Amino acid sequence: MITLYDYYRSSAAFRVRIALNLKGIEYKAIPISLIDGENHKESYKEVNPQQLVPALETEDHHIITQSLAIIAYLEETHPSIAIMPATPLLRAQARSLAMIVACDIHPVDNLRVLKYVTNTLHHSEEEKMAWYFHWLKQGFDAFEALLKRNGTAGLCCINDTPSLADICLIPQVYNAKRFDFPLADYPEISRIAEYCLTLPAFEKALPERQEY
Ligand SMILES: N[C@@H](CCC(=O)N[C@@H](CS)C(=O)NCC(=O)O)C(=O)O
Repeated sequence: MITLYDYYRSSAAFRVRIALNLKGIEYKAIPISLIDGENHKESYKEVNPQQLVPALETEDHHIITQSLAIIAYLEETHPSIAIMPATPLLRAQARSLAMIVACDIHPVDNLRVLKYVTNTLHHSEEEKMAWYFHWLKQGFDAFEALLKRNGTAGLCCINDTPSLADICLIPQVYNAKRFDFPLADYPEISRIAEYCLTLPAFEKALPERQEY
């Protein structure tokens, strides 16, 4: 069986949980507590030298790191329920949206970066949150604008079927809400997030639904 090195609050792991659920793939979760620093233990460094979650161990015991690489692997090995749209243009648009979150928002708003801002650079909690909100706003402004310009959104970012774009967006929206980031300026993002969470694959992947 596939094993997911997981942490309930990790938004990158949340992406992989959604993808596994959408494809109906059974998996075993091994929790790695980021709060207790389990990701820095020698045993986990052997799993992921980056000391980040998620990591996925395949059925034949290969380990894949990086959520987007894991999701691409799942898409190639379990293609029957596709999470990439049908045409090259729509696939490119799904990736553009997904990468706003995965490459441009998340890396600068990640736990280790926020810890560095406060613990090493000695900025206050307030300054840390200003940093978090600044990068999130830049990303969500562009995400919302692209959704409007592309005109592809239906119930989801691309038509009515969940794709990589929704898989990356919904955990980031969850995180934004957790930190009380105001979402009033993002009606499309909010509408899509609300719809996706009515789908069992997304709902089952929520942090509060993880039972380890
Ligand atoms: N680009 C990586 C990011 C992984 C990542 O940053 N994971 C976070 C949780 S969302 C983590 O493990 N953080 C640990 C830390 O910051 O110390 C991916 O997409 O898998």
